[in-house]
Amino acid sequence: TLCLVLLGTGLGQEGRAQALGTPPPIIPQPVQVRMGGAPFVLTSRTAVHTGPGLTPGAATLFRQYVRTVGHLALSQTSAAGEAVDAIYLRLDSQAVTHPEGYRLVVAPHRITVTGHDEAGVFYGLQSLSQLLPAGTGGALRVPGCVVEDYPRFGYRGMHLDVSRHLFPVPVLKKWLDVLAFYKINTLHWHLTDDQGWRIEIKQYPRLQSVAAYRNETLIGHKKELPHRFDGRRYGGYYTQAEARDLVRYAAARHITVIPEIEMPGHALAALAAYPALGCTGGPYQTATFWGVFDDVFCAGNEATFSFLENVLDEVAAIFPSRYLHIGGDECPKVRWQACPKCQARMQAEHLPDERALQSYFIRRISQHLATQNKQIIGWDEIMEGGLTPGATVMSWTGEQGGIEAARLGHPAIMTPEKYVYLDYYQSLYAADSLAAGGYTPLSKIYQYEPVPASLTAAQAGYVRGVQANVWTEYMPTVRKAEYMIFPRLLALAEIAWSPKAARNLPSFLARTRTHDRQLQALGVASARNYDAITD
Ligand code: TNX
Repeated sequence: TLCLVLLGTGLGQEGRAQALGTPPPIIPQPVQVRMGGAPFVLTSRTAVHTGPGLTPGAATLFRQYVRTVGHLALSQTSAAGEAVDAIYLRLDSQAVTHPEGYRLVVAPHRITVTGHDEAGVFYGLQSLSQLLPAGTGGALRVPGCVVEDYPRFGYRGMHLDVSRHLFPVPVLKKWLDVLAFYKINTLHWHLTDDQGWRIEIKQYPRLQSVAAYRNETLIGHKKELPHRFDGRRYGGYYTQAEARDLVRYAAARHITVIPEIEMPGHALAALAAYPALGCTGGPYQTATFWGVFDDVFCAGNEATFSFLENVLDEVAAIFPSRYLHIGGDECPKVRWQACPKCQARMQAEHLPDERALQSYFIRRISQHLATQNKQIIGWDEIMEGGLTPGATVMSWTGEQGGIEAARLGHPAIMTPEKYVYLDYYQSLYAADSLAAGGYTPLSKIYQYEPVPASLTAAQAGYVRGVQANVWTEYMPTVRKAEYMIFPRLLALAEIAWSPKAARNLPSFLARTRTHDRQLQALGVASARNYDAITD
């Protein structure tokens, strides 16, 4: 049975408890927390022991966290007699049965983190980190407790669009730190779109010199941001070395980076660089405003497939993830309808319509990636015209794509825009900063249930998890992106990790409030007025 006890005292006393330096509760809410016993106090003589079978990474990152956020350097040495108190990290897949699960025991002179696997130990240390008062400069007192914990879903994601706006690598690393702090284990990195190609591909230098840049203008779009109206060149890209470095940084924090290369739609930037890959031959230019564009990769042209296969080969070599995201959303069919080569392909392959041609397109790419042991994820439109064998469906237009995928025995990741889009407004204030539209306040994200009620238990097993999507049309700066992402990402973290039965909105909102200081200590500028902006 689940015994769910909120950390800390009653809500009425919370303000006073905070003032006394009581640490804030854990987000996402653990499966089970039992409070009791005297606290453990971290001092410069506290050592961290890494047990057999574990790499030193988790302990190193914990030390770093304590140094930067708690202003304390923990003892480097584990020599007998030197350390007064110690934190023991242990691997025990028998004692802790769930993958990524852990048990955290805080006793007066000893803290033990037992993980089912390395990820479990890492997550135990994240919970321990959250139990420390952040940035107060006070005593690092951890209340006596026993925490037993493991995730509800194996896929807990945040998507980040770096095409519409770019963010520096150090900022991406800071965000990865925060993702890990809240036990999110996947960064879906949206690297290409109409407005810019952001990953270096060595075989195609014009992706760097042409597709990576756009001229900022207002043409045809009312909602463009004023300071971007100046026609200047905007853009850039991540080198393969930078991407590899980010992948390593993420892996050390048990985060998988899944790259997305968009096809057949949202491809204008690539077409601007290589116009022969479009049905009309161009010329094209990298999009200068937001939306959906008719010019897409030509499905009748063999050169399109060799280009994309070469690109994906380079991408697959950078990202060790089993999954590559191939996009598949919002692909208008008007060019294919008017293209003799596309029509000829449809005849030759006995494809009844352009939707079937799209399905053919995705299947070919999927088959190519299968030769490198990679599986594809696609937005739910990849179901149009027939779902490619082995494909995972990312359900964004609603829940229906995910429901159908699960019924067909395909893995599904739930990202319905009405519930988990972080580019939507979080407030109803007319004066709030410009957003894509919609309304997904903190409470709405928190109340989203990733497993649709219409699925049988067996079908529900195909729902691999849930993800919040960060489309950055209206996030031109780091400050704005952080305002949109935090604290709403904390709601996603909790629905992705915590047991369904633990869902409790007032408790979550109270705990989130106590995480302001944590976010601040992690260097994140979150929206702070969410008490007022949450309905
Ligand atoms: C739809 S969600 C898109 C993106 C936009 C987003 C804006 C999806 C797969 N495609 O290209 O950025 O809407 O909310």
